[in-house]
Amino acid sequence: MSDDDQDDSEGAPGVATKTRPKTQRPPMYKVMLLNDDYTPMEFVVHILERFFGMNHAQAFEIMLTVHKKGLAVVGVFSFEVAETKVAQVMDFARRHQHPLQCTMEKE
Ligand code: TYC
Repeated sequence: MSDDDQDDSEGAPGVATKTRPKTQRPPMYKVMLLNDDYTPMEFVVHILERFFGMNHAQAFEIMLTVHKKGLAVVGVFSFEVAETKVAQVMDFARRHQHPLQCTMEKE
């Protein structure tokens, strides 16, 4: 075995073993929408289509889940993408004077 191969195991001679080099995966973040009594349903559907790439049927279903359960995860992203989505949603809601809240949480 050459020097830069990963398997440095010293098992029994002639017995093939496999090491699993520890790879670091970046932490992922859930982006969630919260229910409120004032934001119009169609506005939430529009947000889900515009910022989360959902089709109308998916967006409507997720919106209803938030409406009924109080919140739902609308996507899982890297920290920077999650932060951007939250900022986009919060800014868009604020500009339309709706109290919609969007938050993120480490998975
Ligand atoms: N509860 C809102 C209504 O009845 C609709 C709504 C859904 C608001 C999802 C926010 O994240 C939300 N108009």
